[in-house]
Amino acid sequence: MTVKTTSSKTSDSYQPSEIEKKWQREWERQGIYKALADKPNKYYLLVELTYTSGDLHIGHWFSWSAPDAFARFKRMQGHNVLFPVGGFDAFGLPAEDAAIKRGIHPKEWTYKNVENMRQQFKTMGPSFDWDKEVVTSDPKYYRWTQWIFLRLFEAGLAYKANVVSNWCPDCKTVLANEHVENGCCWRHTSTKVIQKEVPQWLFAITKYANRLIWPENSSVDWPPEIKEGQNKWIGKSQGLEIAFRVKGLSEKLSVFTTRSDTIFGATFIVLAPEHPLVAKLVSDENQVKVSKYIKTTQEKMQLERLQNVKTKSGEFTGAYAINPLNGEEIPIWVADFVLMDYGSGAVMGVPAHDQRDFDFAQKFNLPIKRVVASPKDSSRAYSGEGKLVYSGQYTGLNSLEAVTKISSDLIEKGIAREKVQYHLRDWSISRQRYWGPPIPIIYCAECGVVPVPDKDLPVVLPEKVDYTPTGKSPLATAEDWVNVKCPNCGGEAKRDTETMDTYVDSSWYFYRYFDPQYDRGPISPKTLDWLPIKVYFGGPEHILGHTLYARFITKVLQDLKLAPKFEEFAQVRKNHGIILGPDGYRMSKSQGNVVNPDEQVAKFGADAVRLYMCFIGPHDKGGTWKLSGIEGMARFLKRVWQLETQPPQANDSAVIESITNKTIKKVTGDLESYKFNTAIAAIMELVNALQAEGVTDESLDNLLLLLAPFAPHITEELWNKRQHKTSIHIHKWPVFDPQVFTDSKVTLVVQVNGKVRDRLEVEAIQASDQTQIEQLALASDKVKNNLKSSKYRTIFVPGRLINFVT
Ligand code: ANZ
Ligand code: ZN
Ligand code: ZN
Repeated sequence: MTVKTTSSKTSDSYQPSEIEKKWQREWERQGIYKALADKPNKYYLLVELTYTSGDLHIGHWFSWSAPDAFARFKRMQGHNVLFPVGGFDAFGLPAEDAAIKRGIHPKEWTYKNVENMRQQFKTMGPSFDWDKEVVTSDPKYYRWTQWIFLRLFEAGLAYKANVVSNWCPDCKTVLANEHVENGCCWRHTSTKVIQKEVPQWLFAITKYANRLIWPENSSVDWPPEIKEGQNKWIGKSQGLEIAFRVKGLSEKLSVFTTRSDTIFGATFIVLAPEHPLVAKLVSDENQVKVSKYIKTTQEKMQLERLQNVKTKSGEFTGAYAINPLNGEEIPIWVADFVLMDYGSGAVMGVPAHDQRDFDFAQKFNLPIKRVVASPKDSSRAYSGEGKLVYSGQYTGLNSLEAVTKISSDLIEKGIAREKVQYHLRDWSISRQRYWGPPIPIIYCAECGVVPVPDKDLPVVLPEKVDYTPTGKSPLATAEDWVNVKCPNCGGEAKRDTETMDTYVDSSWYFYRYFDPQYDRGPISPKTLDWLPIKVYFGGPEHILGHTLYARFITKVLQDLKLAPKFEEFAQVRKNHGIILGPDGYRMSKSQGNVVNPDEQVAKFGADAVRLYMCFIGPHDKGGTWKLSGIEGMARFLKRVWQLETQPPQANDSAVIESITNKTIKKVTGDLESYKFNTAIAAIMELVNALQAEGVTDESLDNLLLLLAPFAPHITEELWNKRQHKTSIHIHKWPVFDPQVFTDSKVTLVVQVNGKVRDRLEVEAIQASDQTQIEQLALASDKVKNNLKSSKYRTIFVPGRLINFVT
């Protein structure tokens, strides 16, 4: 008969709170999760470091539970796993703002959070090595952030310039382009970012633009959103720079175009308002209008300038350029839809074939000349390819041929040159705020810009500073700190008073984990064989920020011979999804739908929460937190506990072995492909089946081994109860045995009102799934013919019988 386990109250019922702390202490004592630098079979698994904003929320648990399960799985498969999650991204504006709001020092606030998060973390029983911890605001960490800055400086990759920058009036600091979203600040999503010319430090990421482009045949497994998103952002564009003569001026005017085939259709030229030739070109009578126009455009932001097609504005300069191919005179305008920092800051306007030019021509009544044959529609520009018309000797060629021919002719005449242009801009890294690593630069009246010598690193962030944000660097208020002797001549000098963008801190942290104490460089050279990272788990929001910067700094470190060369620093990148509140909305305090992980752990145990976080949905999608969901997990663990402590007798050990073997195959395969949720579903089926079929020692062991990565405490406890001497988490992962007959069938009897009407032959693992069996049985004609009423109840004996009773 089937064994329905009676809920007998034994003293050893499942009490997560009793076993979890005990095993956490024991694992730490035994050091079973330590990564071993001198052992082979290295396997580096990484989860993005944590921002120290306060408490851990359920999203953190979601983003770590599956990677922790994966780390455990790989460890059990015999890999020497480095899984350092103890990383805290501790500098930056959110922490600083939170501290200011609470009236405490950012340092105090941050380190309180670090301690708190570390403790919260430990309640989860994660399998990482606490020796491998980095806190980016520790001087022994940022010493090396500064050191890396200096190497970039020496290589000409860090430079100071006056640039028109994104300025958030609420953050009171410059923002990188990557952190402006729809014209607003990434943190203050309704605050419009303004344009402001600010002297600042930049990293020349554009020098690496070409190397940062993802090749089509890339060998690494990163999500297409990242590859495509970054390629689009880098925006490589191959074109021609054509020099136009200007009537009455010796200087030539260069325009950048990707459509040299349309040159016969150029009816005007537009310069960016900041273009240096504007002043020379403007005729006397246009002077006043043009200057006024330039002034108004300066207040607008780059992005707005490009997108504001409908309200296109501009002024005629009074000057004319000469088309090098047909000698036509074309008027030169100034308009702010042309950007100074793209191409050459000048455009040849071809209204028939470019929509922006079309809008402009319509507004200012400029001629529209079609030079590429197109479907007749004069209401908009035709930007496609086609046969050339009205284009002199090039008439009749198609666009692509014409681009090649016209380019080579112009190049030959010395009028044009090929140019590759990128949309990517250099990375602005100066922040006019307090809580970040100081920029290790000194200004001396005699010597100019002097880098701080390596031996004087770190330049420690002073603590007695008025850090209220005012738009000026708070560090300037620390006079004792600012005034220094010049390292070069010994004269009076001053320190740079800005701090670095937090994204600089997190662009290289994964090289530091190997040996966070190493003090002769940022990266211990003896530990480089941990690289490359096998799998890097992280947030989907880092497409243009962190992952791009990390790729850039990696390439710089490789060029400096500090890091080994690999196509990418991580072979696989997995973006995680998000957890929605019980009401199906994004969790937020104001919505009141926030799930507090500490409360859940206290109520259901860490194992149930972890299991749920792996089961709630595909890791890259996430899911909606439901009370019934977490309760279901707790119930499932109880059933596992009962199965192991009160094992039902085996009916047929061959069947049991076959079911178990099949589950091993499924769970292993799912884990290898990061399908954590379906792996758990398979384990649940196994538990159903074992409850129906009974258990053997081997099946009980295997069940625990398969469940161990997801629910580490309960499995360790039961493993221990089963008299195993060493930890389950260092035991060998069970291996699928192809010799075992896997598709063993089970025959179920199907009855209607107690009379046998049919027999179902199903796979053993299905035999205890009531829903599936019911469906199969109802599909049988013999059952249909005998089951007259749609009102019935079912009696189900897993693996044996189903009876429809009317
Ligand atoms: C003439 C032309 C004819 C163009 C045509 C396009 C279509 P991408 O692909 O993004 O590189 N352009 C050049 N410099 C510019 C600047 N500083 N600000 C705004 N626009 C600029 O775009 C290249 C095209 O963008 C160039 O090719 C130029 O317009 C415009 F039927 O030249 B084209
Ligand atoms: Zn802001
Ligand atoms: Zn000096």
